[in-house]
Amino acid sequence: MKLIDLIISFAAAAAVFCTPAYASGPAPAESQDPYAGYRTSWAMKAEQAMPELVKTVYRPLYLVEGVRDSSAYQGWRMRRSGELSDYYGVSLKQRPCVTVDFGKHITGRFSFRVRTLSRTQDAPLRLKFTFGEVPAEMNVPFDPFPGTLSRAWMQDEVITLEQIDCDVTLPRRISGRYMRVELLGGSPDFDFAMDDMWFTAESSAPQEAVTELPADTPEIIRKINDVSVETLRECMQTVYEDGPKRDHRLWAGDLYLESLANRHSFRNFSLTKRCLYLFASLAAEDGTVVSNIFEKPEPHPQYGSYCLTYCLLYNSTLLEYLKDTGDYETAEDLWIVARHQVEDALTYVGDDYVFDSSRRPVWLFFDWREGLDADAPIQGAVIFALQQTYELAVMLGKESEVPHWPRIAEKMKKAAMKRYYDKSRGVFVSGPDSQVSVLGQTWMIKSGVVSGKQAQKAIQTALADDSTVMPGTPYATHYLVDAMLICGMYDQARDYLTDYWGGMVEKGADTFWEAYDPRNDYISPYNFHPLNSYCHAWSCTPVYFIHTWPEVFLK
Ligand code: RAM
Repeated sequence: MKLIDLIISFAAAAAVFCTPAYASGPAPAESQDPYAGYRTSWAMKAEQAMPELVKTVYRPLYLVEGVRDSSAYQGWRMRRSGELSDYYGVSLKQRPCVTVDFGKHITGRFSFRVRTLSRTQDAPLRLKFTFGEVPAEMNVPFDPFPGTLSRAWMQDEVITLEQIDCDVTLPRRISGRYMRVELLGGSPDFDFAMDDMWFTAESSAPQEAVTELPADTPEIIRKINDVSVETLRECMQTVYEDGPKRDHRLWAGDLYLESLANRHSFRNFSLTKRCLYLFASLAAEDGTVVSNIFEKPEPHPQYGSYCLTYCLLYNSTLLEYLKDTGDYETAEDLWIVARHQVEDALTYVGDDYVFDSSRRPVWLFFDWREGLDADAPIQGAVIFALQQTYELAVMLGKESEVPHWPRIAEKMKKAAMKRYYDKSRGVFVSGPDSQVSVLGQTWMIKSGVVSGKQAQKAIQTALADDSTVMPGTPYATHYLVDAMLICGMYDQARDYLTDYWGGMVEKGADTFWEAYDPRNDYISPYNFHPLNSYCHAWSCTPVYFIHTWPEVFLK
């Protein structure tokens, strides 16, 4: 390194640590939008990468009814109760309510046709359709609604038909496997029957995924792989959505995991590129990436949704995208954004090289598990981001812009050991109560704070203790399996993946769920399990693990 670089490096490092601590409120906006000159072109590039949706028509397979069963997932299962031929053409007054099973999870537009059986339509018809991803959602009453998110996420739709004998498509996009139709209002003076019902499924994933597995792949691994791929397919719309039932939007943390799974399945890298440009074009004026974006009517961010952990994962997504595609043009375009995310994160780091979340309000999302302390996980996550973004800088020949980062990462690693490592137990603790959590270990391992036997011991110690805060979602579990693989716990990683995601398969999942705790089928971040998403992006990563580590999962 030249002397001048050294001077710049020390000056830059000093600048980082001289940033004052803010009592509260967001980071002061820079006097000028750092991306002002780029946003329009980034938005255009996102638009140019808009994918075509592949459309496929599905019809229901048969009639079903809900059966209470305490041994079934969430206490309900579906039993086949009849054929469509028992329903089509039969007066709706005689069969005012049926439930059908489409046999698979579908995301798309639902259409139907009701026809006149006798006499003349002399009044509107009113029908109610209810869609669900899992049996309990079809059988647990929605009202009075206990959920903490909008009641309108529930997929029950009432429609009044002024005219029948024509095709009708519900305005709302639907996601689910089951559907109930109820007659709410007819007329004594004419008769009518359901004539046809169909879903036009939509996804930007190509029909065929590239996920060949050898013939002797264990059956459960094959199933887990297939369910992962279906989960991703359903979430791949005109962006990578988090959940096609709920929240219908692009989240940066979900994007990272979806893009990894995409590498080993659909290889639709242009969708990843679109999402990276969308996030860049819609970044906050202080330069931070927003945590989530809506597409309609025009792409726009959820304002005030700053989530630092997701900002940092934007950088990892960009790095992985570059490795997958060799698209240096995009990576160079977006380097300024990546660099800014790290610079922002470093404003929380004190002279002691410890991340201090009391500097100003910040959302540090790692999991929906209640009570999780984020101190140790965020220390690891920032170190990881520093390393990943430096790797990106090296690939782009930009390391002279950030020569001080490796040194900061090393100092932060030492600080992590000093502050969070309990030597006597061989485990990381976090927060004022010295909480032991699985995520406290995984992020320290992912960032290389500990490795090898020391890392294994940390995970084993955490998992052996009943009071440990366990992951509550497949999102957090992803990072556990990831950490196990990084530190060489191959058998445990295989067993964990097989038990956890295989547990969902055994409980009937045809797509993977947003929240899953093998010990509590009713877990819900929103106080109402039917409101959970049962086809959730961040749960689709087994396909990534299986194909990245064939020697572990395919033996
Ligand atoms: C929920 C969604 C989404 C996730 C955020 C943090 O709203 O499940 O996938 O990224 O939380």
